[in-house]
Amino acid sequence: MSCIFCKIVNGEIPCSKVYEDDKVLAFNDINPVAPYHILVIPKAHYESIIDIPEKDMEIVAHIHNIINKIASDKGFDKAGFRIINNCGEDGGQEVKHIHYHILAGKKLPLYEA
Ligand code: D5M
Repeated sequence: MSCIFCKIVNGEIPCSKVYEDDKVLAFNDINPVAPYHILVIPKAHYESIIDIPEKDMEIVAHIHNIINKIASDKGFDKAGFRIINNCGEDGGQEVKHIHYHILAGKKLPLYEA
């Protein structure tokens, strides 16, 4: 099993943990681009949003609930934040285990399309 995020889930690779439950893990991005840069992942391996079957889609709602909780706990819920999910080659996805970036803590620049 070569997936780096599965290795983080299994404890083979350390992370700076922000939140964990039985289905989800959140940790600080190793290359932060904002004062808060947190990744939220399902513990189960899915390559991207395209690979999550309809029957498992509740994990996405759960992830969004956890993002809200993290935003409140860290105190950037009122100021605002950005959620990014890069999907596939054209989307710029480097790690092939679905993850949601949370960026917060500063006024973020508009992104390019
Ligand atoms: O983003 C993949 C992100 O994953 C990128 O911002 C770096 C981050 N990353 C990679 N390895 C680690 C480890 N070991 N800990 C924390 N963060 C990590 P993508 O959307 O795939 O381009």
